[in-house]
Amino acid sequence: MHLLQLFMVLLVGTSLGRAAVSEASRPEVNTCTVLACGSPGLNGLPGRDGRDGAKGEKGDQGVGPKGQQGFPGKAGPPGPAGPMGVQGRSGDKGQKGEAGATDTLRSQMAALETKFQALRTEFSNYKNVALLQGLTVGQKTFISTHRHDTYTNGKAQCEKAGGTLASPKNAAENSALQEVAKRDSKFAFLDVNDIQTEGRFVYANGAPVSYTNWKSGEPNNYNGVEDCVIILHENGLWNDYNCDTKSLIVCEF
Ligand code: MAN
Ligand code: CA
Repeated sequence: MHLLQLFMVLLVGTSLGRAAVSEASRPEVNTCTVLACGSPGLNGLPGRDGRDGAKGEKGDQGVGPKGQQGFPGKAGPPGPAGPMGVQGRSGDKGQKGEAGATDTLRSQMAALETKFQALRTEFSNYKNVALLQGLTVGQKTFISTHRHDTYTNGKAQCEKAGGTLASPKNAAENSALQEVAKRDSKFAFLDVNDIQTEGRFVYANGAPVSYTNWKSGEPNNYNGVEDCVIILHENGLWNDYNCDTKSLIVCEF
């Protein structure tokens, strides 16, 4: 025991001694008087060590330096497949695709067909109006221009319209043409001439005439200048005539 500890022990022992004295100094216990008591004795020897004290409270956690992070472990085996998920809602409807080339052509064809039918109807009506102005015999229709002109001009007018000057090929057609000419009370040029060779009558296309209805005494090439032919409206007979003498222009279609 160190000296300081020894001192402390002595000090505590003195206090206890005094406490014991104080305890014993109660009136009924302290019977000692100043006169009866002798001088105090010497201090006794120190007592034995006391028992160990109660266990102390747990101390605060220490703060040591943090160690380095360890290496990652090996990958574990794959887990079992999870349950099938629920079906998602269907997506929005996509935009309409572009029309294919075939569809486009089919559509254009349909549009053209509609247009064609409309034009055909319009043409049919227009043709009927035209036919009412003329006279149809078989597949042929004679239509008068109601104008008088030279053979050359009349021929050009009929061809420009897609026809030719009147050229009856049989009695029925000749009779029909006569009727048309009669309406205008005028003799009309035919699509016949002998311009190329005198006395050899041909159609404008050069083919020799296959039908004629000459008046008696005709053709006479009067004054040597008659290379064209007219039909007489009064009887339907033919007469060779001057190509530059204006006559009724009747076309056939
Ligand atoms: C008479 C006849 C015809 C002739 C005409 C010409 O009618 O001689 O042959 O074509 O005159 O105007
Ligand atoms: Ca003549």
